[in-house]
Amino acid sequence: MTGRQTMERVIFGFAGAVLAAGTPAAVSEEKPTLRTVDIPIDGMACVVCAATVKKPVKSLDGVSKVEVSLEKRSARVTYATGRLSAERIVAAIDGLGYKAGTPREVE
Ligand SMILES: [Cu+2]
Repeated sequence: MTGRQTMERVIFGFAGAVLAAGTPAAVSEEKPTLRTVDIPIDGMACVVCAATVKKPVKSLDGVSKVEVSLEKRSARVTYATGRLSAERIVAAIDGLGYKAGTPREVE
């Protein structure tokens, strides 16, 4: 290897290290904001209903957490606002044959 090639490799390696070091910051800037909502659901009568609602909602792109409460007749859903909207979650629940109400934001 010539001296020039060695120098190029050192410079390239340095630039690569800077790029790599910059990547996590860039990713965290683009990290989507998470939002949690309670969505009332009519029509859930048993634990099977709750599970029937939970699984497809959990599989929606952007959803990170789903808790379905049979007692409260509601679902608490945490999702990335850049990838999903509460309206789409409501539509998904309605599409399962239940009736989703107005989402209410949770602190
Ligand atoms: Cu049921």
